[in-house]
Amino acid sequence: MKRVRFTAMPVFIAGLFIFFFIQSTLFAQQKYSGNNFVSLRPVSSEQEILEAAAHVTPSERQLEWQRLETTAFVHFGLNTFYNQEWGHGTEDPKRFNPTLLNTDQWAKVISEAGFKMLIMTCKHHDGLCMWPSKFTNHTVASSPWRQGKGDLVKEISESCRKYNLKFGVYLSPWDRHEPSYGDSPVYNKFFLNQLTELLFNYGTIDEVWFDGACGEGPNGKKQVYDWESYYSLIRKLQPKAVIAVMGPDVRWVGTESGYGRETEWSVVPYNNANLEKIAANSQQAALNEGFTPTGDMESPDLGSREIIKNAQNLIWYPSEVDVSIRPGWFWHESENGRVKSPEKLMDIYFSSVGRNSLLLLNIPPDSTGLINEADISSLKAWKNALNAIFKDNLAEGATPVAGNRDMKIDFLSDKNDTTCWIPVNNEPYSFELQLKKKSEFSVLLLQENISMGQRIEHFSLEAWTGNAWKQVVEGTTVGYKRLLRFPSVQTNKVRFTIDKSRLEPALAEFGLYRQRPVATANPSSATFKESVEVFLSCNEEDATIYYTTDGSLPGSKSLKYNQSLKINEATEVTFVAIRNDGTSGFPGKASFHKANYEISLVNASDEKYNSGGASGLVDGFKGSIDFTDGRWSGFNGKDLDATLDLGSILELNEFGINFNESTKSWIFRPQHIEFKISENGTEFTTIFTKQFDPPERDNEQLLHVNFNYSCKARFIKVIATNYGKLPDWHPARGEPTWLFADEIIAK
Ligand code: FUL
Repeated sequence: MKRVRFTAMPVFIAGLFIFFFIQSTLFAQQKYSGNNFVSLRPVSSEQEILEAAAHVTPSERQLEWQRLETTAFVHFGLNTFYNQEWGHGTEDPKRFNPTLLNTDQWAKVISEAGFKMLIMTCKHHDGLCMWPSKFTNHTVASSPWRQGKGDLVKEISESCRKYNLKFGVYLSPWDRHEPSYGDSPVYNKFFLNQLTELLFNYGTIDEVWFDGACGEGPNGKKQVYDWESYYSLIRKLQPKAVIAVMGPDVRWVGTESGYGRETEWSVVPYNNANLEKIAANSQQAALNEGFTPTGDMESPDLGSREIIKNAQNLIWYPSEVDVSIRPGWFWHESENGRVKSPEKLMDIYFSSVGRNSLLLLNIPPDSTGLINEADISSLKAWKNALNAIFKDNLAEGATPVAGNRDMKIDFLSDKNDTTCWIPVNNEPYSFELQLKKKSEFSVLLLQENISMGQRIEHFSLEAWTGNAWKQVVEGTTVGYKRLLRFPSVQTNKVRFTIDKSRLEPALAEFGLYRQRPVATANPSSATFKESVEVFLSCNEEDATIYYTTDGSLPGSKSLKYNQSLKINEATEVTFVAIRNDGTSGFPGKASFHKANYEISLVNASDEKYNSGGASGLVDGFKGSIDFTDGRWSGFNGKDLDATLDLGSILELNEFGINFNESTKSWIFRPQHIEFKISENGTEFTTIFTKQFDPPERDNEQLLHVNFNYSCKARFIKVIATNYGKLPDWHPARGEPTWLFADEIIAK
């Protein structure tokens, strides 16, 4: 499924992956030595390949980067002032004027939220440099900000040092302003000059983020980037910096949703046609200089046994999950109410850091030059919740009682990812722990000592119930860190087993933690005809559920949940679980809609935008301007073709339908709509048609179509034809458009 997204489709930065083909004996030479690149002889057996894979390790800079766990992106530039996501290169720098800009505020907010690095968009696709580059006039020096004397890269790099944050730079290779773009050698020189300024003048740079996005299209400018010289310049001037994601050190996870793969391998196949260069260089140099980013990062499996068995070479190439705290990468006033909730951020954390990836969360300052309060409060609540969860490791102080009794158990809770338990002498890859006391937990934390490689392929955790073992959770890869959540378990004894590993595992950390109490509604949404019974439950015994039905936030003074709720009209239930010690979970919401019709669709709406099924189109709830509000039915490249059956012939006189238009997110108005009616379901009469004019660029609005027509009918057919392809002015021209419809009205 193609996602609606605010900016570049992933395809633009999907091009990252390559395959080296080289016949050499390097593997034999470096067996067991540990390296982030290994070349496999073509004759290597599957077993040898596995062993080799288990010995591929991160480079020093990769290891240091991985340990940061969470880093922050800051998208700020002309787009912030033009209220757009992709500039055209023609924007006037005079519009760049953040009157309250204070980079200390950015760094403070970001470091207090636990991030360890800040990556600044020094130049986005529009080409405006946030520093006074000597190689173009298209810089902050041409803006009124600080009377043209400002240097934002200097200010933010100094703030980062003040707040103990590492500093990274984003420099867009795609430049829509620079006239030399497309004249490859000339632009490459220009780009290297800009890169040199950034790498030379602002102290230590810890990450260089090269974006693969390019919306030039088939008839646009064709620039051949000289990646090799970019990389070698970085290695020369900032040898500690990792190069992401169009680079050799860090790979893009393949989505901008915030969710990494459950099975995430940091060791993946690597190929390159540049045989001579590799042969002439050491393996390290091969990575520095022979790397050409191309390939598929979106594949669900990048490193399983199946995949690596055909590999010629393997590299350590860990994944980074980039996602914005808002729908867009840049700040837009209209999105102040759409900042991701602390709960969503938590989910993202568990699905990125907790899945062997690093989280790169974008926090875009507003046009005054400050991070907005809405973002700050979400970050704070998320950070507090994280601290609360990971405060006490309930496995600390446990004693091994079976399996590996002599294991160095303290290693597993010493928060040191290099001290580890490695089973020796054919010991089982399993241990049983007597906890200090009976404990309740709902999170498992695992870490491998990745400086020895990534090895674990499958594991499980069991709890002793008093007379038997009961499986609590199982998983596949661990890597740097794996976090799993499960319904709360109470026990004093656990058993952990690694039943599949590429080589003996090197387990560095083992933790058991307690989530904040989580309340859930069952069903969590429904469209009903007469009434629906709703059950609220909590994953913990010593917590109480409170709820409201008026949209207000529930607390311990709200209605207490004792028995199921019988709902017979459209209702939104908001609920929260509060532990007896006062610890509160995140509030949850469940919506129940009354449906008056039967409805069928010729083309099913997209899985992600289906408002709970076809009946969402007639559920009484209207979609808002926020197309992600769960109420819209989205059709990617397809038409809406709906038939309503009212059950009997009724007198009708009012009809209507609403559309969401968010062109930046590829959501367009239909070309044409048509309403038809019928008494028998076979012969239809057209009662209304409407042709739409093409939309203006950057539209974000609701389109309402209402008309009166007095008739008798049982069946109503509504057809809205999809706009078709994104027009030429759109950054992703030619891609299929989305049609978002909600609430068909017939009364
Ligand atoms: C994409 C860009 O096109 C977006 O604007 C944003 O910078 C994101 C991080 O990468 O490819």
